[in-house]
Amino acid sequence: MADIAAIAAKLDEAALGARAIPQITGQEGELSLAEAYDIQRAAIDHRIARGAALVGVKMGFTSEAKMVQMGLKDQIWGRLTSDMVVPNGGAIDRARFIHPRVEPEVAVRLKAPLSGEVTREEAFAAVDAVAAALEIIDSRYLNFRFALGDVIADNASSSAFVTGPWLAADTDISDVAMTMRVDDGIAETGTSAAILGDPIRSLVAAARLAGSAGLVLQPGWTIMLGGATAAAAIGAARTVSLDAGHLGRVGFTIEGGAA
Ligand code: 0L1
Ligand code: MG
Repeated sequence: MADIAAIAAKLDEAALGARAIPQITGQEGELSLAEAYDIQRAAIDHRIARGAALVGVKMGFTSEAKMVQMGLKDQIWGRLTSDMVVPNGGAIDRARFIHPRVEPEVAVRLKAPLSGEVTREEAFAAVDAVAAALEIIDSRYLNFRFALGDVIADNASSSAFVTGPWLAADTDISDVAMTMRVDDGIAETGTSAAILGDPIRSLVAAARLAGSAGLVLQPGWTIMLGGATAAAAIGAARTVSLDAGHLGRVGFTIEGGAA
């Protein structure tokens, strides 16, 4: 039986101090899915106790390629907190991160609660606005090495996120071409259709998976629906931008050096 509180405290400290730790599984036995999500919640509770608020959820492993790579049949999810929000065009401090990577995504903002088994239509009806987005993932484990239980416990690697201009809920998000640049080079190109074939499916999955942990997606929350391409390492880069066609542009700059 995993020591939920001790592992959560270790992960919280690693995130806070931007210091990588060895993966939990193997070292302290295996983690069941239930234990891993309990650790995630307990680690996020530390942040909430420091004053952060829950502002949404992120979906992970939403591409066929990543699911096959991890031998998974379902997506994973993590919690978004107010201290993870980066304004569009804003700066992040490189010292806050261990080995950050960035992914081009689509996000939705909700106007109604959503939970449990919902249809596509019910999911659509709860959407207030849609946006192109960038997620910064930064595994708290050494060398980004983890098993499934580790990454779930580590809030699905989520570290920060940026949303572009919010657009009307009926804006088409099903197959949007995306070009992500890191500094002057094109790092990744892809389409939002890579997110479970259609990103709205990821919102249906978010309601189901968060609901099974007793969490109702709330009006005003941002749901990051998943990566449209592989993640790109930020390294010593200074700028990241995403051109998402009719969804517009989103980006951020990076200040300072690694911790
Ligand atoms: O957002 C994602 O799909 C990433 C999930 C966590 C796995 C990773 O760190 O690559
Ligand atoms: Mg992601």
